[in-house]
Amino acid sequence: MAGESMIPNKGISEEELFTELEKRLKIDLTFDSGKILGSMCTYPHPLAQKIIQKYIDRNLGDPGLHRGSKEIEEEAVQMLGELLHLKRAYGNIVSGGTEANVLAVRAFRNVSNVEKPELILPESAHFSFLKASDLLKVKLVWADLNRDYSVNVKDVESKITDNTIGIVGIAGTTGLGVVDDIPALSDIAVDYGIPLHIDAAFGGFVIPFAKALGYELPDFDFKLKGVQSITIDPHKMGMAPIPAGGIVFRKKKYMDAINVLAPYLAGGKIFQATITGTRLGANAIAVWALFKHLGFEGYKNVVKEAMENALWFAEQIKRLDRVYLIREPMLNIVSFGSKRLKKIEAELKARGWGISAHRGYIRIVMMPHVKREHLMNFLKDLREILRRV
Ligand code: 0PR
Repeated sequence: MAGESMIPNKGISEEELFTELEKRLKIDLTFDSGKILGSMCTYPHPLAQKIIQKYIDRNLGDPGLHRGSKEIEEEAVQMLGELLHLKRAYGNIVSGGTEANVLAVRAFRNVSNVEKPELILPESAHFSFLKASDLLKVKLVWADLNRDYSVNVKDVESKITDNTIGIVGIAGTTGLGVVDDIPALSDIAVDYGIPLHIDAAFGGFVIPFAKALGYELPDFDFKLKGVQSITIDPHKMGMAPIPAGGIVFRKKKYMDAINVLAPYLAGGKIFQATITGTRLGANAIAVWALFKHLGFEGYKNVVKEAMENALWFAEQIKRLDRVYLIREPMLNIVSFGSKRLKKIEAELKARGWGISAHRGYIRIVMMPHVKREHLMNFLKDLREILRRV
């Protein structure tokens, strides 16, 4: 009501509160509804939920107070490194892929001695690099894509100048799940002495397991000499609760280049490389716990189902008229287009489907909560809609 204060003078009971919240939040789509097909998030693993509840007070912004949590974060980063073929990893569990990408660009800029820094990145790069560019005053130089939507490596090479502070390759593009030819990008990076950053925010928790399952995918990680940093997000296919991103550097010098001295904290003097100061320790603990609990095999099984769903769904799309596959899936993302995309999208949304449509296609992400039956329900609706558009 107009004029009425939103903050009650006398607080309401928990019961009343939850009644109201349940009512208000009914309009949210939930992962267990089977309707969210366009998100890169998922319902966090039950173990992670327990961890969050138990260790919700831990703050990695003041690690002197929470030394155990800091050790666990460091081990979580080591495990990310191990997954990415790096023996000694430097980095942090951060707030997501955006912060991880910003930190990588910041590190590359700070280690360079360039006055007008430029970053070369694929046209398919995530919009987080726009934020990095704006914050850090680094000019983005966009590289063309090939017909298969991977970055054109020749075009990348042709755009290198004395101002280039780094190159970005993507292992699992946001729209199509494409893995760039990272071995070729790495060769260029080594030849020109320019650091290569890999945005594996999505693919980092997919590719190592998909490779172990026998899927043929290019190398994308620290096995390749030119790769100096990798974004890999536990809160996407790692099933950790949001916010949990990962940034991993090959060398200490990159961390040194972004560390800021925090001299007065309750737990003592430390360096912080992250953008956030106060930050959730529980999420880093959850990342650690999930690695230990699920093991390589556990994650492999999750990826197995996701990849099988992707290949199956792509075949179903190919059988339909009026829609077409944008490209064969490389990872567990399938995108399809249509001349009548706007109408199809509106009709799907009206039927409650949580899908994402951009750049002329609808993207379906086979996250762990996406089951075959949900896809079948979706296809049933899609077929009906296609008959009418
Ligand atoms: N890099 C890549 C390749 C990404 O796909 C994303 C996010 C990021 C970086 C940034 O990560 P954060 O969002 O963690 O900062 N990709 C998803 C997207 O834009 C994010 C997302 C997640 C979107 C859940 C919708 C959603 O429901 O599609």
